[in-house]
Amino acid sequence: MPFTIDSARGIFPNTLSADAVPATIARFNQLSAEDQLALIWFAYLEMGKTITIAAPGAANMQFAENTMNQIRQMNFREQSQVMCDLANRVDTPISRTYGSWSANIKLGFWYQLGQWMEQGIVAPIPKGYQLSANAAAILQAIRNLESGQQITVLRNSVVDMGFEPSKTIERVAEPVVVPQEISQRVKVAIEGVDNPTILKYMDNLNANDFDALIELFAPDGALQPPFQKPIVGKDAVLRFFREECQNLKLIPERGIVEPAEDGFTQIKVTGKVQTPWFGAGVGMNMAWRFLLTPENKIFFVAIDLLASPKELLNLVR
Ligand code: ECH
Ligand code: GLY
Ligand code: GLY
Ligand code: GLY
Repeated sequence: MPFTIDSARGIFPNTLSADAVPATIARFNQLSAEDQLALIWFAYLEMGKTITIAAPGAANMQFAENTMNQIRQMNFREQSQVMCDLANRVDTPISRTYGSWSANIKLGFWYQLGQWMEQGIVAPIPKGYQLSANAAAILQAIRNLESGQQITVLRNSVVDMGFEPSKTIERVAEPVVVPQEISQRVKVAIEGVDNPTILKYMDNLNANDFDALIELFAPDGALQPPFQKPIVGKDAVLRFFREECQNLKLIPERGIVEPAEDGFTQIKVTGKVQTPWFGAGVGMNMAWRFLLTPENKIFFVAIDLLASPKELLNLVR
């Protein structure tokens, strides 16, 4: 075997990913829980002026409902404590429940809390709350990011909250939607790429057809989401698709295909991705770095959030 997952991660090393995102999260994690919550509140309010977030689907919210109702019954002091415990990742029953949820359920939970904070049902950020100097500087750094990077910072900070015990417990995710009807599907076209595995990858993911999508992978194949470690093996990758990848819109634009060692092929594609939370309102600038086996199966694919729109044109090796 010429390639390992680890060596595959280094293909197209000139790809500039948005390092500002993990750098901002690292600074954010140094703040007190109060500052973290207030900072997100201010960032969320400001972003809401230019981009619209879609309400979470009912299928999404049913899993958070018990916890939401529990919080609704509490007084402001108790509600603030729950939110601080989530931010501090304290081991409490609610933090554990939260830790078992998929990213979309976590986001739906905070979406609802945010509405309740506005309506005075849940403890608001105190009027005139003064961010610490560090928090104010991080908020300014977030303002300076492009919108795709801003929503990634928000998403990742929410995903990191709560408590996950070291031994894995049962995970809770929204139900899998049925794949889009074949007749409704629109096929992508990618300038410079006609490899059928790549085209089918994009088309099957866009159609939520995860059973067809996973067949494009080699048995020991891996997928590396933005700012994460690779997810290895077909079972784990399929679970990830079903739990975290519904209703995405991939809009690949161009790419490059090159032979690699021992009959493998490396392919880089750039383009936009939309999340169902923001639709066409936010186009994230993305790259896919594929390594295909001689049988044209996906041995590895990394998905990167790019540093800038200029990177969309960077297809050099
Ligand atoms: C309030 C104050 C108190 C604290 C908190 C609050 C609420 C915050 C809220 C935040 C909501 C944020 C949201 C963010 C959504 C971001 C979504 C993103 C999605 C990116 C997806 C990508 C997919 C890429 C992939 C591709 C593949 O080919 C393979 C699969 C995969 C204000 C109350 C917390 C409510 C909704 C960034 C890039 C292309 C890897 C998935
Ligand atoms: N080139 C970015 C990464 O390795 O994730
Ligand atoms: N409203 C976006 C979602 O539920 O995924
Ligand atoms: N940001 C990568 C994902 O949606 O999992």
